[in-house]
Amino acid sequence: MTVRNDWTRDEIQALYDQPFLDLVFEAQGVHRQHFQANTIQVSTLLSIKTGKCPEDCKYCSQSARYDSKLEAEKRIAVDKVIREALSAKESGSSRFCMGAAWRNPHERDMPYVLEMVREVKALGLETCMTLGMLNQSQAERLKDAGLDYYNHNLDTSREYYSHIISTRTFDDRLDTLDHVRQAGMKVCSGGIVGLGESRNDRIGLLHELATMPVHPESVPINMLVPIEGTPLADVEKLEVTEWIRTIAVARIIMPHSYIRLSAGRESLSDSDQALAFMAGANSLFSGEKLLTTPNAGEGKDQLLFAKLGLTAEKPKPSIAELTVDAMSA
Ligand code: SAM
Ligand code: DTB
Ligand code: SF4
Repeated sequence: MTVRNDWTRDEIQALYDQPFLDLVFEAQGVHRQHFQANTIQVSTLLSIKTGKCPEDCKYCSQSARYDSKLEAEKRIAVDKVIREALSAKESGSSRFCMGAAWRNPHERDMPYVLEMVREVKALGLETCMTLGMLNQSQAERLKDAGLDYYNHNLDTSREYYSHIISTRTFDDRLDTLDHVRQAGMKVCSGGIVGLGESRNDRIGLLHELATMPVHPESVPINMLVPIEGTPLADVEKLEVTEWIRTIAVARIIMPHSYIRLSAGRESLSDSDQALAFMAGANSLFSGEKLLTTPNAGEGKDQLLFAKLGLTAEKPKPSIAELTVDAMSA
């Protein structure tokens, strides 16, 4: 099957509107044509600068505008990041994602993040960062330092965007994604469901992603983790089946992309997660914490993988390990 970038909203809606089991069955069929069955890519997240963000994203614990009781932390030291990355690798993660609560990185932050990318990359991990908006030169320097992925979510439809965030526009998001692509990095971009949006907004989000000239290589589908003190703390919970439908539709229309069962997994039973994998999710975050909220810990995930017969995609050997191998050959 060739990759299509000309999906219409009506086609996406028709996929969504199918009976649930037909949709999940179709998604699993597409999944098996493009990926190895029963194999999940595992990433670990680390917050490298927490809280006091000037943006006003209504879902976020890190916005300085809301009283979420989060304790802010300054930039953490690079050697601490390296220790966390090593331990993530030892636990079976193949990608290490570093996130900062910035509107955009300042020039004074660039040497710090570039050094971090170089050192994490040398451990043999894939590198990913999410630092807010980037200009072209910042994207190029990150790429040159060895950054594989940049995460920058569209989060919701163009129409609903201003209901959720007023300090930047949907087009600002697209501009950064463009800079990331131009620089030659892989794109990680998806969204959040459960923000009080309609199915039509979820269709709009997926339509925007699936009509990009090149689909994002990684598509996180987060479910809102309600945060006390934020404007979305009491929003009505979305049905899990609607989250799973969103995963299934994403799998069908972006068949080569990793679809990530992202924030919100803590609230899912093992059988809900199994359904999400059936719907084509093949990536997740492991570890006790996402950026600021709890996540299924490593032990819990090991049990889940064993129960379902899943395997984690293998991390690559580090430069040091390759050097030892070459010397002993
Ligand atoms: N500041 C950067 C940005 O906004 O791109 C990077 C960090 S931000 C926390 C990364 C993504 O996490 C957001 O785009 C959103 O999709 C997701 N996220 C943040 N808070 C969330 C929450 N409470 N529930 C679910 N997803 C959330
Ligand atoms: C993404 O789409 N989800 C991750 C990652 N990209 C950076 C973040 C989820 C954050 C959940 C809320 C928190 O822990 O603060
Ligand atoms: Fe800041 Fe990102 Fe949170 Fe928005 S989602 S408030 S930009 S950390």
